[in-house]
Amino acid sequence: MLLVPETLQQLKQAIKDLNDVRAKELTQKALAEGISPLLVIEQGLADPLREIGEMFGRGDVFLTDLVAGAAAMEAAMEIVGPAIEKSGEKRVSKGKLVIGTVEGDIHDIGKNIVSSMIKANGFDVYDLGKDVPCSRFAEKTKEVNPGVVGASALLTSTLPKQEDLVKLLAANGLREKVKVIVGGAPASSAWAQKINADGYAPDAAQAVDLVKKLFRA
Ligand code: B1M
Repeated sequence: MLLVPETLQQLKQAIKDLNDVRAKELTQKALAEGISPLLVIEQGLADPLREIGEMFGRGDVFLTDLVAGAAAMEAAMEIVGPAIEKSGEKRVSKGKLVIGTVEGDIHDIGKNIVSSMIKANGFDVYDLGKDVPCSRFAEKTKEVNPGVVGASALLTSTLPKQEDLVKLLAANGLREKVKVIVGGAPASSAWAQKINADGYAPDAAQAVDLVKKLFRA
């Protein structure tokens, strides 16, 4: 079994305790110890936040706990986000990507991580934020002519917006010019295939691989 560094264990606990101050301190400490920003995010921050989400799903904790857990992760991301972006070497742009969380959905923590990682890997990222109407994705696609458009959705009720986006891009004659990728907890490879997207990634590292692959294609 892989040993999780003690600072990451403490960081996990700080998120579960909904303690944003401690989460920030321990994130700083983990980075100073040389733990990779991605490991800090995935194991130290995202895993415990998902655990809080599971408890919320079972009715074991309240929405206020979900909000406080997200706030603790966001506080820590203020430190680790820039560290990710700094880790990308200075470079010539490898291509453009437009990304956002679909309309009706305000979950943006995962999308922000994906966005930072793709930026750190040498792409120009146009991040439209959260609760983004499909029409806004289409407008930005027309404006900057990206190689890839990425849509994140975390709710089963907003997942269909990813399909709407593929259809809207096609209706505007943009679908031939741009690849579409999807992600977020309720999405899957099967879903991406069903809606005629070009790919799905379950996490930020795989999103980077997917984007690189699509730009080579
Ligand atoms: Co909400 N929430 N939430 N929430 N929330 C979920 C999604 C839920 C599964 C929790 C649960 O009940 N178990 C549930 C959805 C159930 C469903 O639809 N089946 C839920 C619900 C119900 C809700 C509300 C409706 C609650 C309410 O108000 N009653 C409400 C919805 C508001 C809205 O959007 N309209 C709500 C609100 C919130 C908060 C505001 C409190 C907060 C979000 C804060 C924020 O994002 N700024 C929140 C949180 C934190 C969660 C959970 C606990 C964690 C999400 C997260 O940040 N994970 C979540 C439970 C869960 O996901 N298991 C939950 C960490 C993040 C790093 O992972 O987002 O998965 P993730 O991103 C990953 C991958 O998915 C992937 O890479 C990322 C990095 O590895 N990825 C992509 C993501 N996007 C990608 C795009 C790509 C490629 C990969 O290409 C484009």
